[in-house]
Amino acid sequence: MKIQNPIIRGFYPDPSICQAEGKYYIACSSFQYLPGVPIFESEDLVNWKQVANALTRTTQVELHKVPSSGGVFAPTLRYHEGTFYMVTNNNTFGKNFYISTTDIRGEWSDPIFVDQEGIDPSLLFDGEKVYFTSNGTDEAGKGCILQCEIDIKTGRKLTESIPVWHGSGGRYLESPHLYHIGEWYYLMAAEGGTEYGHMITYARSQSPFGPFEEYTHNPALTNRNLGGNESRIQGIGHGDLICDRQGNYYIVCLGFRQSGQWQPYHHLGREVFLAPVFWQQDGWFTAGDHGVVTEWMEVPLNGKQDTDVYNVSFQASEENKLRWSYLRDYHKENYEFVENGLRLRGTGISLNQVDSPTFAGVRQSEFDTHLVVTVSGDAQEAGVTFYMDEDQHYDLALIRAGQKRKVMLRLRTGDAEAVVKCIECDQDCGKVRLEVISTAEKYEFYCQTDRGREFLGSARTKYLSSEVAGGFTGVLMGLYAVDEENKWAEFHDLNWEQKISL
Ligand code: 6LW
Repeated sequence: MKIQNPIIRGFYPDPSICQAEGKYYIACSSFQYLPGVPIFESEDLVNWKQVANALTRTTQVELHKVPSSGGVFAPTLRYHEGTFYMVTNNNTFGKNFYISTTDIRGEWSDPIFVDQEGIDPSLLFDGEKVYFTSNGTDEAGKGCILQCEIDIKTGRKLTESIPVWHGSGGRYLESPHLYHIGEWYYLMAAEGGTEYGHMITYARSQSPFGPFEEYTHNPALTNRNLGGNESRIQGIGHGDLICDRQGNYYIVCLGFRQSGQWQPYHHLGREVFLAPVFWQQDGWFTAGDHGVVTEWMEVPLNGKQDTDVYNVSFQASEENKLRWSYLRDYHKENYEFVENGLRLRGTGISLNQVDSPTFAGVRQSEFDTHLVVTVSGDAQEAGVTFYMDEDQHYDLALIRAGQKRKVMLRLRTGDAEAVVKCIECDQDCGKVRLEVISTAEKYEFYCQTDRGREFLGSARTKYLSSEVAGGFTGVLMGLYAVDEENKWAEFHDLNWEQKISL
């Protein structure tokens, strides 16, 4: 069948995949957001639904005032003898740890730390042994893949951490996964950095600690040589291998959709792509369509890809509940989901701070979207924000100024912040409908007061992109409130339609 990539859309980077009891699971990075490490489930590798978040408590992960794109980096998800393991790195504190559960939808354990440097930790359960693999540096300070054996009950190292591979020569060697397939140990990694030069490379050995022999046709997968006229899918890298029930292999990897052929910007974050793997007679493999990942990919799967797009509302569905994200160690008492609504209690913390403003966000997963929501209440400022980080966000909000109310459009792009327009409401305007229409290039902002629908302005998407903002995240649509006196705002009738284009 032909599938459409990405298979998980919006800011869900660094995918790792495992199989358990006939189902597949993917975990992704979450950085400064809580709940952290979203987990998706699928029966067929094509249709994915979020079913959990692995990190739900501050006793599992310290996120207090972590910088944007700090916090929780690339996880690896594995299943062994009835237990799921999720191993990751809190990059702000330089610590590798894992948590576990027997019920993927339930609570996960507190963390067990492993004393090995580097990021992107991975686990291989191999007979009685458990190998712990991450990136790191060798004695000469050169980037390498580090590996040790651990006791999975305690996290204690049973061997030294040993450099096992130095990659194929690309910068930022990371994302290692060790697999035992047949008589070989395969070590797959990413190189080139998580931007336009990203790629997947690999090597193999007959022993888990090497010596590893490099695949001579590396990279196995990359879109780095495709121009925007050939593919707007760029940054393909950081992947994990999976074998389906028929014995066919695939790589799930990250990539991103740039916003136009001559617009080398992406603001939706890094997303999850699926590519087939082809084994050769000699035990090496190739991947994708001659080493590249395309939007439409032929894969040896049978089924039907659901093209329903996830629309965001306040409806009390399980998926809606799981999709909302909050900044850092957020204050739960300031959030109240009510019937078809959300109440937010403002604090003195604004969206410009590296802190936990009152903010409930959902990832933007398509370029073309249409959002409406009504806002009311007493908070000084309450509205909707398209938020990349504290330095780049577009805010459409209801403002209280004495007895008067205004609707304000404010843009913050790096060092420049401007209120583009303020519309004064009628005296008794208690409830305002906010509306945002987005395309790949721009957001347009409207409001509806007693006087009718009014246009406040537009703003280009590229200023919210990773190329401008830096970092590893993507845009979230957030509902937020600011009020030094801790007054409440109310949001109702949210409907955010997201339409698949590219
Ligand atoms: C992650 C690294 C990477 O740890 O980006 O694309 C880093 N690859 O492997 C942050 O997501």
